[in-house]
Amino acid sequence: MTIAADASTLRNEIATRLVNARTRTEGLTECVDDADLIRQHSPLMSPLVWDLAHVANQEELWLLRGVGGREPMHPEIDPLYDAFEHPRADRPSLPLLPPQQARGYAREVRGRVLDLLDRVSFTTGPLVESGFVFGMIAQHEQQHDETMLATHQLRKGGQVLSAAPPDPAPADVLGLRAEVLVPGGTFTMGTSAEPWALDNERPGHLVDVPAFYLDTTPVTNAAYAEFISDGGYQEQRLWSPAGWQYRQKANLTAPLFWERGGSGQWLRRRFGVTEPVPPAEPVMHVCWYEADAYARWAGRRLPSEAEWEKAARFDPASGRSRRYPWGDADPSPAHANLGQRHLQPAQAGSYPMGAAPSGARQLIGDVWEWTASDFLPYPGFVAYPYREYSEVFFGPDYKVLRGGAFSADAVACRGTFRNWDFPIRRQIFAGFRTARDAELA
Ligand code: AVJ
Ligand code: FE
Repeated sequence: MTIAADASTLRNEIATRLVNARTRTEGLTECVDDADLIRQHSPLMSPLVWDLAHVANQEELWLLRGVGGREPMHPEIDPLYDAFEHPRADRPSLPLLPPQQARGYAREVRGRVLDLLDRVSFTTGPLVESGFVFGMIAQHEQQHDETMLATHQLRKGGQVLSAAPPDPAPADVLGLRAEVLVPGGTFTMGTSAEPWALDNERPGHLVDVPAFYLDTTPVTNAAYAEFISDGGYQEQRLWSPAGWQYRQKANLTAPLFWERGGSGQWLRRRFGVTEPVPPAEPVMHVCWYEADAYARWAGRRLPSEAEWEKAARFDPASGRSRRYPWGDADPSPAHANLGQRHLQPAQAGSYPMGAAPSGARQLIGDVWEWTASDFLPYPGFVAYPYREYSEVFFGPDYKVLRGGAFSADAVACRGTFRNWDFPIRRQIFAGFRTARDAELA
């Protein structure tokens, strides 16, 4: 998000980002009936109607109460929508606002926020400087929209969402090298300058990353199918101990949503439609343990988070870290597959305009990419302003994902953006690419 210097342009930009998020929320909640909004489609997910009112409740908390100093509109509902009071699995049994009331609450909060936005000066401290907390709330709603999209993917039943498919990959993919070399040396990881970066992306700091090779594109369905047919799921030596244990317990045999068709070919279910697995598309709906096993099978490894960010941001010509692989310009549809513009990743090798200086493509958009790294604070981390956003998740239980996916909006995706999840999770829109050390010649 490039931030305007003058207040009226900034107001317009914020309003646009908030409206974009709400349009998406409405699209995801108006295409099913009330029973479907209230139902829990998977124990991993909240009912859609919970996300709807939670988004509004966070907006009320941070903007109307936090910035505007208003009294709570309905203090009795706050605990229902506090993500830390009730785990997702318990949310359907709470006395949640029914769909019409949840929509009314969200509309009411938003109306008051747009009034507040008209009068805010952006000069009263770090919370509002450059519109930060408004940006945080736009990102929060978009993150829940992505979660709601995952709920749709888990939902049984026919197709209710649609979008045009992405263009096929450009002809030059046939000539792409399989891997790119990222030179060794220090680079700036994270940021102290990106106005809407969240606390876990800060501060910018130097990291020394030795030279390594990285896959030019995410691993494809075709490559992953070879791992399966080569017996990858049967070979314990390819899996980490915890990964093998989980593979056995959950009886993993293929990515989530894959099944064998009548003549043995792979089919996948995607938003209510069953279709042949498209070979050239990045593999998706694999957990960290599957990505790790695949990499070992390929004689490679997952990239560390620092390697991923260096490949995505470091420009050897200037020695600087860019905001995005292609430079400092905000993402456009020519750079990356973001924002649910399509309902699937584009073929591997797409978006040449989004390539990094190394030549790696699709680092931003298409699929989230599992990295080898645990979710840890950067040196000098300060929790701000939303203590429970990052700090409570730091530690070895979560693995970092980078780069965003077709399901992530540009406002919540950048070269420094960090996502995280448990290494067993498969319903998220995650794939991966692999790396190897560059031999010292
Ligand atoms: C950053 C995607 C892991 O959904 O748990 C939403 C984002 N935090 N509300 C999540 C979030 C609070 C978070 N992730
Ligand atoms: Fe939330």
